[in-house]
Formats: sequence, C-alpha cells, structure tokens
Amino acid sequence: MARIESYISETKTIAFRDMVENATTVALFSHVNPDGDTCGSALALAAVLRKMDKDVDLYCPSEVGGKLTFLDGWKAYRAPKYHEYYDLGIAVDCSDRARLGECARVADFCHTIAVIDHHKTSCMPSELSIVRPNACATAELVYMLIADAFPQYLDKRVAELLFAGIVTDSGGFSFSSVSATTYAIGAELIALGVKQAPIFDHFLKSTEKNVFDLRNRALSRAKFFFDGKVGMISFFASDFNATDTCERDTEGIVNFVRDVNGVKIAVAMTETEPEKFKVSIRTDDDVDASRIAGIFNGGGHFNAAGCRISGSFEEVEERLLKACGDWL
Ligand SMILES: [Mn+2]
Repeated sequence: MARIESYISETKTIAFRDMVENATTVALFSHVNPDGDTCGSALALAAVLRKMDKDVDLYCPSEVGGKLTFLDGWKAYRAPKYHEYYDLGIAVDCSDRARLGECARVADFCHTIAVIDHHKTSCMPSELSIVRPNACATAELVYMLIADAFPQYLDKRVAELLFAGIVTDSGGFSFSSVSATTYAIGAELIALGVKQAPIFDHFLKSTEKNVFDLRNRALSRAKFFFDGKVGMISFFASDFNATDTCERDTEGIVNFVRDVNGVKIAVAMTETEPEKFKVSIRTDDDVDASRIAGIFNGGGHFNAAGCRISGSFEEVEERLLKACGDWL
C-alpha cells in the first residue's frame, strides 16, 4: 500500500514533536459547541500524550455531552485540574480565539501554543500553526502528526477517536472536501482495528426521540425563497422547551434543507438569547458559505460556515436573505 503523503511539512512535524517532547504539562482545547472532530482529535492526542507520561488536561467552553459521550475518555473534559500554567497548549479544530470562549484565559497561561486546524478562515494566534484547509477534518491532520511523530502510540483506541472525527466532518466520507487521502487514512484506521459500522450508525444515523421531534418542528416550518434556491429553518427557545432539547441538538438538521433539490443555500437560525441568533449556513458546490458568514464576521469552510447576528427574528432573516440573494 502506498504510504500516505502528509499535508504537513517535515519541518512542522518535527517542530510539533519537539514541542510535545519538551512539555510536561499540556492543555488541549476543543471549540465551543463541540463536534466529533474537535473532541475526537483532542482525545486522540490526549491518549497519545498520556502514553508519553505527559500531564494532560482537556478544555472545552461548552459542555461535552450528547453524541460525544460515545468517544472514549470524554469525561476528562469535565474535570480539568486548572493548572496555573501549562508548558504547551494545543488548540484543536479551533479557528479563532473567540471559539475558545472562557477557556481562552487558560490558553493565556500556556508557555507555547500550537494550533491544528482545517478551517479556511483560521486565524488563531500561536507559536506553531498547522492549518491545512485541504484536510476534510482536523482528525486527518492529527492522524498525520501521530503517524509521523509518534507512530508507536497509534493504536486501536486512538484510531477509533480519529475515525469518529473524520466521519462527523466528512458526512461519512461523502462531502466534496473528502480526498483519496481521506479514504487512505480511513483504510489505515480500519486496519488498526476500527469497526466502522457502529461509528457511522452512532454519529450519522441514530436519533433520540426528542431530537426527532425538534427536527420535525423546525422542518415543518421551513421556508423557501428565490425560486427555491434558498431554504431557511429556525429554532426558538420554545422549540427547545417543548421537546426538552438544547442548542447542540440542532446539529445537522439544516442538511435536510440543503438536500432539497434546487436548494443552493440552506440557513438555520437558532435563537440563543432574546434577539440573538446563531446562524449555520450550508451550501452546494456553487456557493462559498464562508464568504456569506464573513459578511457577519463569521467564518468556516466552503460548504459549511456560521456566524452570530443580533436583532429581531424578522431583521436577522431579512439581512440573511439579502446576503444570500447577493450571492445568487
Ligand atoms: Mn473540524
């Protein structure tokens, strides 16, 4: 089998290896509203670093729960020890400081910061930046780093965490961001003992009944504009109350709108506080979602991006529709 060509230069791989080897205490950071990629990647690194006898803490500004409890070691996010100082902080899948939320203050007390990320709009300040937007998941980059720098610690447990990261960010190896390299890494991980079917089922198919109810409420109110090229759904506090769900349960529902034939831009608005909305934008291959999100100081990937907008529902909807209309 052909060896997987790393996206990361030898210089950066060696710099990363040296940073890790020279550190005793390491803080790993996952982004706000965490997903399988940020947590799978951070937990895989944590497993490797612990085998090297590093003192590792995991930080996430949001609660790590729901589907992420499938990931081996997830409970470590609950009880970081809050060292006053870390030799090394590694921000994983985190495109800017704001996405660290209150954990940014922990990052401030790290002697050195390394960033491993694949967002197009990545701008997190660091001493070592490993940002490769051609990777479909940060887990791909973490695989490359571990395989080149610490291959002796790449075991089945680490492989499962990385596989979960790739599956969630690639829509099960289906998005246009997926490359031959993604499949090659998937094959390596399966060769290490990963059982793919339960991971696909868990992250892509299984749904709690209350999340199913939330999805039905939102989709039943979907609206379409510009001859069906733009589809919009919204989630309000009343939806979460009625179905006993929360913001993180909206994950992926917007894709049902994007999947409607003719839709080029799908938008989900989530009311996080009165007059404050978190916006998710999903597009087909003709439209750059990160540029639409950028109009509102957000960012992300070509086909998946987000931003936050304040205002009444009607105002925010109108501003978003105008931005979408300008792109069509
Ligand atoms: Mn990611």
